Amino acid sequence: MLPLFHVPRVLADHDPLHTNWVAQNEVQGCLPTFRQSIHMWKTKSPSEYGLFMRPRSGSELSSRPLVNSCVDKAGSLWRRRGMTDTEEHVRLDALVVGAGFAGLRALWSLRGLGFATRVIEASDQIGGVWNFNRYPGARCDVESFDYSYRFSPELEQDWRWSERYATQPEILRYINHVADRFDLRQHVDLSTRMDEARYDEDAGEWVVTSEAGTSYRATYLILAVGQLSRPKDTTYPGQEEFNGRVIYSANWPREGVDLSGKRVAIIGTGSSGVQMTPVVAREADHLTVFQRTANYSIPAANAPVSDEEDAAVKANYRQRREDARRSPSGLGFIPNGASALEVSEEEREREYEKAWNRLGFGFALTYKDILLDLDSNKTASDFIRKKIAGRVTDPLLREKLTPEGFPFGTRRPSVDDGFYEAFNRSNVSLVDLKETPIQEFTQAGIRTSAADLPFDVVIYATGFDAFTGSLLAPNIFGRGGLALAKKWEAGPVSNLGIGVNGFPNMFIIGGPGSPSLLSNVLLSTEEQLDWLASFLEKAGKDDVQEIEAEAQAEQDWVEHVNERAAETLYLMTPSYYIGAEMPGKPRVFMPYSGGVRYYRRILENVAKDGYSGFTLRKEPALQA
Ligand code: NA7
Repeated sequence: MLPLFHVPRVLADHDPLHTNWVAQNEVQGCLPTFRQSIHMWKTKSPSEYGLFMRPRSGSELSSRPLVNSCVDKAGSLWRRRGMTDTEEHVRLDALVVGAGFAGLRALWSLRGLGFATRVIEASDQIGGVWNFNRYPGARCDVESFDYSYRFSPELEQDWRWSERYATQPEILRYINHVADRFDLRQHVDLSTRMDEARYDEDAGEWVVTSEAGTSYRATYLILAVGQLSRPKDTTYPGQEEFNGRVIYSANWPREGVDLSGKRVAIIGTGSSGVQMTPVVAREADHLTVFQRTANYSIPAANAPVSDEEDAAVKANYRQRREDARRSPSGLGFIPNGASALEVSEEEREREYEKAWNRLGFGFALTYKDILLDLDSNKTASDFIRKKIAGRVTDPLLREKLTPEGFPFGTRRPSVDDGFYEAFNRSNVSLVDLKETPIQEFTQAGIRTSAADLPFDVVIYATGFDAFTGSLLAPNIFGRGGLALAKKWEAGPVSNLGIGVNGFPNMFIIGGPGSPSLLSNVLLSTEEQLDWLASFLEKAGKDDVQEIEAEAQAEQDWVEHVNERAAETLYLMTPSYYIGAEMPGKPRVFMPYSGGVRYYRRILENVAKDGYSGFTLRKEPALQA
């Protein structure tokens, strides 16, 4: 944690040619004397002159206090607008919110540019979703070799994944290793939840306060708060009367939960419920799974990573990363370019069989139009339904577990490790909530419309307020006090999913309007961050003080996102992709479905075009 500075008084030489001020810090004892250049801009009257410091070199950064006032050679006191000499805060170039994969990568990039950067994280540990989702069976549904940072070839070579699909503990170990290896921890303030972020239009800075009472001033605010990090707080009537234990999968107790010999309920059959089911089934006395919608699930085809496979990937890792960057999904393979309808049935079955046994989530890319064309999709959906039939022995259960009524992939499919087979066990049962909904909790368990079921532990795996939940939870106020929640009343709007008009110098990573959950989210996050880092570096060189997404560009991007979504089958199905997971949430297509490769090209073109769609100002605009 940086010390909170009492504002130092500086003596300044005005260089009239360059409007630079060379300041001599008078604070002795706590900091070395330093020199740095200060850019000033004229506001309304001399008493409202503001100071903005942009350091000459990275070495000055870590101990750089905010200059709120200075005395020029003639002895006049200049004060930073709106500031007193005693105000305390941490002064930064960039404040990153969230210490998950994206936030730590943002820190690494910005620190590399010499930006004074801090990350604030609500938890007392880093890791983001991998810190919270510690439920049994939690693992990534993207292969470990691809769901890992690509910024360091040395890290890539040194880290040894043990399984094709890494478990949550292994991923958390990896993130911690990265934090230690690149010395990131010292820049992270843990147990610091952002309460409010407010744009100070006069200074062109974000003022961020945390629930812990810390206050920051930062030129740039980078929101890396995740897409699925605000769990739904599902409750049923009478829950407080229940004598057993209630646990949310997204907030799994760190000390673990002993489920052996217990009667356990899992509510929800998204990825979390699907991953947990076989593991809990092995441990619990009896497991009852409450399913509202049967979804498609594909076997993970998980396996230990052999030394040969590890060596083969590492020998060619750079190429694999490039292939992933050039693929639509960001997964480490180039998908088939053919339509499912232009090949013979035999060939299609052969290809599906191969993909089924190897690709996990990538099964959706066996043919290029599975998510675009209903007839193509039907061939994949039918194949999966046939596979489910082969995995569940009881005909009634089979019927209940088989997805119907929506095309495969239009809800995020799960990747499982024995989900269907778990229902062949005598200690596992299924409650179909469409037939027999939950009415209430009782002291002993759960009452459905058909029966009273006794439980010791009830686990909610009911998902998240996806995409916008974690962005709208804190109070974020842009220009003129406009609340982000107000701006996004009818759904999230942004330019490129990154910048929001009215919220200058604020950037969203992995948010709505970007490929995020329709891609290998880590890869698309790194793409965004590389682009943003270059953008901010250039802004620094050009003395740009304020970057703001243009209203027209924002409108154009939203239209583009919607047009691309309309080409797909996603809009046919109520899912969290379109905000259907929360009652009352605007039904808007959230992610960008144009693919990672295309998205990257757009970003590159925007950069080539001088960052078109963003207004770059050398002084903060008091009125936009
Ligand atoms: P998901 O995928 O959003 O799944 C949530 C599940 O919970 C889903 O089956 C829901 O049924 C069900 N649900 C939600 N609310 C209720 C209530 N009130 N009662 C019963 N069942 C309910 O979240 P996960 O945590 O499983 O996975 C999140 C992501 O992690 C996943 O997409 C991957 O990206 C990794 P529904 O389908 O809405 O009928």
